[in-house]
Amino acid sequence: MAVERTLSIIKPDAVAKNVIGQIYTRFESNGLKIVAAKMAQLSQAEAEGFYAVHKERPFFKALVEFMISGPVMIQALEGENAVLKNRELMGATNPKDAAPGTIRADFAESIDANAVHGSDSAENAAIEIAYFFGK
Ligand code: RTP
Ligand code: MG
Repeated sequence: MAVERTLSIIKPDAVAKNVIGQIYTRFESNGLKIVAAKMAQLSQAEAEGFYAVHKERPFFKALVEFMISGPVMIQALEGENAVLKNRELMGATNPKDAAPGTIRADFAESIDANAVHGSDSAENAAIEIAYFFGK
């Protein structure tokens, strides 16, 4: 199994809830190493650029508004099968559907305020890591 990297964002709701450390512990205790990290207040342009694939979707405006509503914690995670591993730890997009013990089941309120982002493929992970951390 190849070591890969993925991009994770702890969204404004989870930062406001003061659970960055609890989420980091889940990454670390499941074999994901934090290899880059920064806290940021995203601008509207940064959030729109990051979620550009969703710009025709009905939820795009609300998603951008939410992502700029407060600081986020952005990290690159490294480990075996990191993209899928992180998605498993996150749980389903809608916390109502997220399996017990996942980050979204335990910390998210709604499909909009759903605690974390994680890249959905190795290809997108490379693009998203470069978007926030450069090469
Ligand atoms: P993310 O990109 O944030 O990791 O989440 P995801 O892959 O599980 O979900 P995605 O389909 O990429 O959607 C991105 C974010 O948009 C919000 N969303 N709202 N109201 C809705 O139907 C709806 N669908 C998606 C969610 O906050 C989701 O995380
Ligand atoms: Mg996604």
